[in-house]
Amino acid sequence: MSRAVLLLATLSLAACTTAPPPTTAARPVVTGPQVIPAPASLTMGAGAPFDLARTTSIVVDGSSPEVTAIAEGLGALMRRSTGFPLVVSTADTATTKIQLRLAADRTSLGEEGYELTAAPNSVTLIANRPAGLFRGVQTLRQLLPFDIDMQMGSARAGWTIPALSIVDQPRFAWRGAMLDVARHFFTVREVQQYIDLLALYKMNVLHMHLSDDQGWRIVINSRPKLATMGGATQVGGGPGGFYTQAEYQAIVQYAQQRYITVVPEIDMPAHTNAALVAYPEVSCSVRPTQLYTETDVGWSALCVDKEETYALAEDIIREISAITPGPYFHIGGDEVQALTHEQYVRFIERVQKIVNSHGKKMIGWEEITKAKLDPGTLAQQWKSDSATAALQYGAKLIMSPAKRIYLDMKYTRATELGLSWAAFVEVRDAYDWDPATYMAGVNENSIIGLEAPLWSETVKNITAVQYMAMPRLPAVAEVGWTPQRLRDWENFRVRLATHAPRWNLLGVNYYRSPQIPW
Ligand code: TNX
Repeated sequence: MSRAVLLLATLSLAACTTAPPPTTAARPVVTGPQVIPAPASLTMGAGAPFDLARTTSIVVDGSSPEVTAIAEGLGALMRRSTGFPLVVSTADTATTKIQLRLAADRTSLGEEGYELTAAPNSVTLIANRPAGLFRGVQTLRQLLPFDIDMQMGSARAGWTIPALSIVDQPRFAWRGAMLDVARHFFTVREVQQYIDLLALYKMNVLHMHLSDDQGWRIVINSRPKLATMGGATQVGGGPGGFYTQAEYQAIVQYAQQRYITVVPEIDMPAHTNAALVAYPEVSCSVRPTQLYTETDVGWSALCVDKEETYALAEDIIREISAITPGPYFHIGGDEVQALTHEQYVRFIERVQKIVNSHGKKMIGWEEITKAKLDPGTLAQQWKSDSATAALQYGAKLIMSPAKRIYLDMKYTRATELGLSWAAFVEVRDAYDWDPATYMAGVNENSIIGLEAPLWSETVKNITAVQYMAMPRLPAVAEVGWTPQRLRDWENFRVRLATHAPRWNLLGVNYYRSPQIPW
């Protein structure tokens, strides 16, 4: 199709799309707490609500600096909006208190579970591990009136939490989001703002897609040209950018303070044009490589029969592993068109060894299942059922079905941003599915969890990132956290609507989906 015909086709499609009819139905009501993701168990109490007051203190036992830091984080959030002093104290003398406590005997709560009890004079938050306390704090935050998230003082008179008792823990260990900082570059602060959203919805993995044909985004000290030459542009020809190792570590640390693991991805052996520009010796071609600012995929490749390629991979994997506390390194491995099956398999198996030699477990997109995988390796399902081949090696799956949770897919035909090669993904599509029954041959135990990728070919700034992520991200968070038997679309969409005022206060852009009773 010529450009002109394409344009016409697009225009006439746009003309045919009609706005949804105005709804006259009464706004549905969900009474009780509007927490997302919905807790595994919640019982309303009969007594009076807890009333956060000027005299409330946040009580910790002082034995764990980590717990004190979580308490201080909660204090800082609530002081800003309430104007109350809300001191963190080891003295249990105030008339009303919020108590944060680790309980060594509550092993059943696991790494991220917590118990929260709200009574007239106290809120008690108990967990087995600090991460559980942090997740519980997010519940507490959502139980309070939404203007607890106000960046300035609020005039509200009453800050109450209904009497209730929650025992909660996640369904899946891995609840992730991927941000593509290669096609368009995002600053440290912008990535941290994205991390704030993940934290609010109890997600625990940020996968950073740090390299692609259009840009290399992290300094490798032993290979400086990767960033300086390979990072010089982005899709559409903008200035691009890269993180110094200190900046990357600032992202990692910010995530860590929110109990979020950063997974770095360096995409190989395809999606490597930016690296080939910087180090032509890892290319099979004798012609010099040019920077690339368009959006085709699959055409570039490292020369996998050259030793120089493995020396480069070693330098990259060693340096990034050394500044990444999390146990995983993602090697990409997707969409390889320029190599034979044998070349691809040989490359993946050799890189898997390099990753392991630096103390990390390998992750790759589902194509890596063509190779022999270690049991600790993870394969990330995205388009087909080829990922299931990982199971024969005892390797688990991360579920990222593009038709359901690719956050770069348009919501509808009318969405200006985004792509549509997999599907249009409305909020309900992102919510109304079960990872354990999505694919034949896959069950709950084959899956470590799920992850929502946000590719950035069309997503040029953080406001656009937010528009594509919100409100699908909270939907994905609930798919990953809440037991399947408690998930219900009608209930979710009503709860979701109540979160919009919070996003407004946080300055977060979002798509006003007609599926949600805003
Ligand atoms: C496919 S998903 C890709 C990316 C693109 C994305 C756009 C995957 C492993 N590869 O290179 O950015 O589609 O939706």
